[in-house]
Amino acid sequence: MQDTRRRILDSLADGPVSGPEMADALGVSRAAVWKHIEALRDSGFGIESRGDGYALVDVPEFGGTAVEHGLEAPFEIEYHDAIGSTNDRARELAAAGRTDVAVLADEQTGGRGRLGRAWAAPSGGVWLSLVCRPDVPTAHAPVYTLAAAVATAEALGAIGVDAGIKWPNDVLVDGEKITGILTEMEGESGRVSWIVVGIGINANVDADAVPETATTIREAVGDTDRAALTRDLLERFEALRSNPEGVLPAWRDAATTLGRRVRVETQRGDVVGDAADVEFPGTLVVETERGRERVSAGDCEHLRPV
Ligand code: BT5
Repeated sequence: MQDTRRRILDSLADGPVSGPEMADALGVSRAAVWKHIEALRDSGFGIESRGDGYALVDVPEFGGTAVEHGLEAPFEIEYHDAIGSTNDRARELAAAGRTDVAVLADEQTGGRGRLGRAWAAPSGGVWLSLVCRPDVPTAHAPVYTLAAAVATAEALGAIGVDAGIKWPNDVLVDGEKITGILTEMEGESGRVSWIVVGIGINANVDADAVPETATTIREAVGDTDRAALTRDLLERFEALRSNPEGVLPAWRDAATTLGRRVRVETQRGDVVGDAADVEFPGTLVVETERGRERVSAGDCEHLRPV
C-alpha cells in the first residue's frame, strides 16, 4: 500500500482525526489527505466524515489493502479476485526481477499441485504465492517449504484449528488435508535466483468444493477472517525465513510424521520404515530394514504401526 495511505490508516486506528490535524502530522496538504481518504474508501475502507474528523468504521473483509492494513512483514500484496494460478503470476514477477511480493487470490481457476496435479481452489480460500530471492545455495530450497508449512500450521493453531504437518508439504487436520504447498525455484551456478512458495489454504470453503481427502477451516471451526490469517501467516513466515536454523526445531514440533511408520514413494522406488527425523534442509530420515535411508523428495503416506 502507498506509504501515506498506510500512515493515514495508522493515525485513524486510535479514533477520529480531523483533516487539518492529519495534514499537519503527515506533512501534506488537506486536499491530498482528502484524495487519499477517497482512494481508501474506493478500496473498501469505511471512513466517515464527522464533526470530530475522519473516523474509521469498517475495514475490507479480504483483499490487498485488508491484508496490508497492520501487516508487519515486508511483503507487498498483489490481490486478484480470480486468477489462473497465483504461482504462475508469482513466477512472472520473479522472472521480472521482483521480490517480496505476495500474490493473493480469492479463487484460482487453474491451481496446481506438485507433479502437474490439479489443485481445487474455489472462492473463499487463501491462495497465496510468495516471491523470495534469498542468497542461498539451490540445495537449501526445501527449507522454505518447511518454513511455509510451519507458518501455516501455527497460524491455523492460533485460530483454533489443530493442524499438523505431514512431510514434506501437507498440513492436515485429523488426517485430512487443509493446506498444500508448492515451492518452485530458479537457480544459476548453484545459487537461488528466486523461489516462489505457493500456499493454498482451504479457508471459508464448503467441504464438498474440495476433494474427499481434504478439509476446510469452515468445516473445522467455522469461517475465519482471512485477511488476519494471511497477515499472521506472512509474519510467521518472515520470522522463519530470517532465521533458517530455527525452522527445523519448529517443524519437528508441528510435524505428525516423526515417530510414524511411513511409506515414501520416491523416484528410486518406495522407502518403508519408521520416520526418525528430519535434517536440514528438509531431508526425511527413515529407519528401514536395510538401515537408515534419507529421502529428499517424494509422496509420504502414514501407515498403521506394525
Ligand atoms: C500440493 O500438491 O499439495 C500443493 C498445492 C499448492 C496449492 C497452492 S494454492 C496457491 C499456489 N498456486 C498454485 O497454483 N498452487 C499453489 P500435491 O502434494 O501434489 O497435492 C495435490 C493433491 O491434493 C491432488 O492430487 C488432490 O488429491 C489433492 N487436492 C487437490 N485440491 C485440494 C484441496 N483444495 N485441498 C486438499 N487437497 C487437494
